[in-house]
Amino acid sequence: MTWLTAFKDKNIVVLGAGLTGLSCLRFLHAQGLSFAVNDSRAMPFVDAEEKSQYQHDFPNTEFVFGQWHDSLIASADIIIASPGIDLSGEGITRLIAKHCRVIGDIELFCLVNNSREKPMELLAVTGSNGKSTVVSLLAYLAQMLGKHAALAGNIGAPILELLQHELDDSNHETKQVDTVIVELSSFQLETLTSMKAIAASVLNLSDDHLDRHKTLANYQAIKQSIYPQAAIAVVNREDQKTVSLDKNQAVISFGLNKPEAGHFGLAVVSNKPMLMFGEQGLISIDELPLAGMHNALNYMAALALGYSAGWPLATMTENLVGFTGLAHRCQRVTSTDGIQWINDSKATNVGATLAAISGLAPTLAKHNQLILIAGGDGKGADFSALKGVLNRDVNLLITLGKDGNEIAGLVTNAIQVKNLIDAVHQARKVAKAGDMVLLSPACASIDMFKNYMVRGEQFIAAAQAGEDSCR
Ligand code: UMA
Ligand code: ADP
Repeated sequence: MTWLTAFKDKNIVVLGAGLTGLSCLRFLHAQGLSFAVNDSRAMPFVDAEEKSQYQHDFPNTEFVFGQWHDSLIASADIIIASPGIDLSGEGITRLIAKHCRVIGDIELFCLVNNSREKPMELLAVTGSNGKSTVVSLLAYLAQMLGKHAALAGNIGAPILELLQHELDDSNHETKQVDTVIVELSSFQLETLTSMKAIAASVLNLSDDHLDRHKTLANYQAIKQSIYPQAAIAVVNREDQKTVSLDKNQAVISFGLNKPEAGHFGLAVVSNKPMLMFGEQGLISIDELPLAGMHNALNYMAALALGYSAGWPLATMTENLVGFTGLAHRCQRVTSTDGIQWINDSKATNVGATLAAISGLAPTLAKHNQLILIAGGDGKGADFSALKGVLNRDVNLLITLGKDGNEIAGLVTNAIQVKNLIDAVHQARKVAKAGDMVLLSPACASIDMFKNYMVRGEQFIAAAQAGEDSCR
């Protein structure tokens, strides 16, 4: 039975009309399937024009906006839920019929892909931090190797669009994608069971999204569900939380210690710390553009995933230097005042901020200060893991946002401010040439900004505005 047979003549309800939901509508419609759409926001579209465009593109489709529609949900045989919808938290679970199948867009993609004569190969990445960096690096390496690879998933590219592009390109004008590098969030993993990846990795695990997943153990179990859906587990051997529970699964590990044969690690060769594959020195980490030990781990994870797919290690290694990283991740801001302004707005959890401080503090001369701007919406995280580095490495802590107060409580001398402009202003009062001002909030931005990009842009603009405009 192909996937389509299982979907024909079924009551399909798409929950959520954001990026994911809309990609589902386009795909289902192209397959000739009918469905209803329910979104609890009154106006999920940008404007009325976009809304009427969708109503025009998907005629005879029931759109229900503004609330969850109990009977619509209860009548569903198949629900395709967007990742941002917390089915239990929203009280939807109790409405769902016993026979109803609840899936996400990635699961739908996998059902379709598995039934193809030649399925696209998948490399899957999850973890609390580094996902976007690793998948983007992998995509860059794939491009350098001349592969027809595509990035999809939580990175911001709904995976069903890949199938849609094929349908739209019926003349086969573009080369078919053969490898999909997929970034998976814990939300997406909750509705995924049919993936057959070549290799998958839980890069690391620290408190995140606990407002939805409640406990770290539950969050870890969701992340770990990626491994049974992959032939090879790529794990951080120094972090048990990332290790596959299946003792029989093929494993390639990475870590900051010396590796055994067939695994990735670090070792000092001729006084230089090098990325290693077993006994083989690959490249000195001083030559790599992304600094910090967390990025050394990211490089190794990407190499291990590529290696799992049979990509040549020597060519991958040669090309590592060409990838210069993503914006808002420990990104240096150009300025003329001699202060090192670092935008790490994407640090939306404690683990990322720990990595930023631990990676950047050792790069400062003894007499230079590290000023940290942190705070926002902590998503239920426990901030106490930051206490050690805040007291050891940070000379001045400036906090803001919903949970800024809690972070400020970890040290004795924090300054609390109302907004990011004030935070930059306070930092500038104290910072001298050579000092570092790091925005690494350990929190989501949603309490004060549209998203982390807007927060990062505001920090850059304020940092670049110069002393005069801040007075
Ligand atoms: N909605 C409701 N009720 C709710 C929650 C949401 O009706 O209680 C509706 C919203 O009104 C909206 C739609 O659902 O119309 C939004 O769905 P969504 O929140 O799942 O967002 P999408 O636009 O579909 O984007 C999602 C991911 N968003 C989330 O997981 C929150 C995007 O990750 C991802 O890039 C995209 O699918 C493509 O795969 C973003 C993210 O913040 C970047 N991810 C989190 C993270 O990285 O930490 C997990
Ligand atoms: P994700 O997609 O998982 O959110 P990103 O690559 O976007 O990951 O990076 C998010 C934040 O995490 C940034 O602040 C970045 O500096 C930090 N980071 C990147 N890689 C790691 C890692 N391996 N461990 C801890 N923090 C990391």
